[in-house]
Amino acid sequence: MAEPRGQKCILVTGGSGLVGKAIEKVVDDGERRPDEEWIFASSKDADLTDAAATRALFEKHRPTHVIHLAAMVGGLFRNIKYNLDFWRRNMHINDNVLHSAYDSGVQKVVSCLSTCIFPDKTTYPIDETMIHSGPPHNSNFGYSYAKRMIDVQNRGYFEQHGCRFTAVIPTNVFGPHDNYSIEDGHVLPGLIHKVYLAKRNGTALTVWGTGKPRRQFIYSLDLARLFLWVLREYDEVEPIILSVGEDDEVSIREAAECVVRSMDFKGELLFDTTKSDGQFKKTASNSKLKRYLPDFQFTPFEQAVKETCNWFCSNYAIARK
Ligand code: NAP
Ligand code: GFB
Repeated sequence: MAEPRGQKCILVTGGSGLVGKAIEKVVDDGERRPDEEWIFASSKDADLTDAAATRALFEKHRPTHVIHLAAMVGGLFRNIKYNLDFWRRNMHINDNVLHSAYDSGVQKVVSCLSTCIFPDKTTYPIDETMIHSGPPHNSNFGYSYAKRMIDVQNRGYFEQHGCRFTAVIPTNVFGPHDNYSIEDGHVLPGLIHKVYLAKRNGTALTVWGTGKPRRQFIYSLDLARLFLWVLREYDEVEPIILSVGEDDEVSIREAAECVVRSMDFKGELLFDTTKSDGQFKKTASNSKLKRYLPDFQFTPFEQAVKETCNWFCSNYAIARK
């Protein structure tokens, strides 16, 4: 006998990834409400670059709400290599998901942008009003323009059809179930994987670039808790930055040293300056978030990195790498 259906069915596209798994954990650890049914979809449930497959997924589940995470995602070096693919795949995914949501009468969609899509030449701190005020950094223009179109689509669905489609703008995310690929992943999972191998093989840790660029990092479990608040309480179509504060920004060198401490690595730290530094910084303001949630507490960076390292070492066999 099928479980009686709650009044809300929340479909999470990209539910098998870093952010999706964090939302699933937070929901399973007590955030699920009695009137909520949660569906965590991966590309095995539907290839969202395909319009018919996307429609079929929405017809199957008839979601009332959608958290739209599914995307082609990667770190600096994957973006540099595949800007066209990042643009095409993400444009198709986003148009298919948003139009299927509109067609099937979804009450609210929360999509996901990124602080790396803001203009490269800008004043700081960056805020939500600045998305379209100049070209993005050249390393990830494909991903950035595709993501910016979500904001344009959200405005279009609201003005033409009154849809409550909005978006969040996370900064660099890390945590369990990340993509730990050294070539294609982001910096923190890449460094964690590199230190794991350096310890095992008795070699040095090589950090790419100069270590001087600066980043704000948000723990995936903190982002997950904020996503639930946005889904349930945030009523603007305008996007909202979900990030730690400007003062929590660290250099890549400091991030690497934090991983070294968390992994208890005693070997040498080298910097390969033949590799790109990418964007020097993309310091974002979280003052809009703080106006809504002045008491929200982020997990301290050192503790979040330690938990992530512990997860990776305990799950090395199954981790995406
Ligand atoms: P991730 O770990 O790479 O997961 C990507 C998810 O999208 C997976 O569930 C994947 O399914 C799914 N997906 C990819 N292509 C698909 C397709 N064609 N059809 C259906 N599903 C597809 O990514 P993430 O880090 O969790 O990112 C989630 C969202 O956050 C993305 O929108 C990303 O742009 C955004 N974001 C991420 C960061 C970050 O630092 N990670 C920062 C800012 C914003 P499979 O498992 O089946 O491949
Ligand atoms: O996370 P990441 O790859 O992407 O970080 P971005 C790149 C920065 O970390 C550069 C340095 O300064 C790299 O030189 N770095 C040092 C490393 N060691 C490593 C390493 O082992 N792996 C990696 N990956 N970097 C991305 C955007 O920018 O931000 C994406 O390109 C996405 O579109 C993501 O939005 C959130 O932070 O530079």
